[in-house]
Amino acid sequence: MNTQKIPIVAFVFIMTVLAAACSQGPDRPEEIGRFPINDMEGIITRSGVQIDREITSDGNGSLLVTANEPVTVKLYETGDIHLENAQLIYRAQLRTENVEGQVYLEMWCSFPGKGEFFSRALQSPLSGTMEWSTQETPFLLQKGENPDNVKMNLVINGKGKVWIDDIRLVMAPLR
Ligand SMILES: [Ca+2]
Repeated sequence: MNTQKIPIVAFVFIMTVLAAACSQGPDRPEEIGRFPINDMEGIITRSGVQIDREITSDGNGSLLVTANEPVTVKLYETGDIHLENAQLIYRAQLRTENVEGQVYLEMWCSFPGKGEFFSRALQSPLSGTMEWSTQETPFLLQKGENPDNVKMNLVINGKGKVWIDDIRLVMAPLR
């Protein structure tokens, strides 16, 4: 009985290897999008936010968010992108002042016919007063999971001042 199973197992294994070999995924990290935040162009949320020319990680201005209550700040959307079988990483510089509650990056990926799914940097939320640090959240795009839109947000689950700057989208191999 067991002899009948061996060819099937071998076939499945070969198909898996072929699928991996034919995939379009990247073989090393590569920047595919950059949002320097030097003005308000493209930023979706316009309430409670302003460009700060003095406090900036990249020298050309940052976005200062003043939150009096929990808020999700909608920053940018990419529209359709062509990427799958890869990690999509949303990376930014963040700085906080007197934040009560948690601050973290949030990314939504939209897939045709399936809806939207999120990735949140909840493993390293910021709080209190923190100097500039690099924060990121990855989305694992399996083969066939090719987003038609990507949304980049900043979540302040409380209140305080938060600066965000130098946003990058990076593609990297799946582990
Ligand atoms: Ca900037």
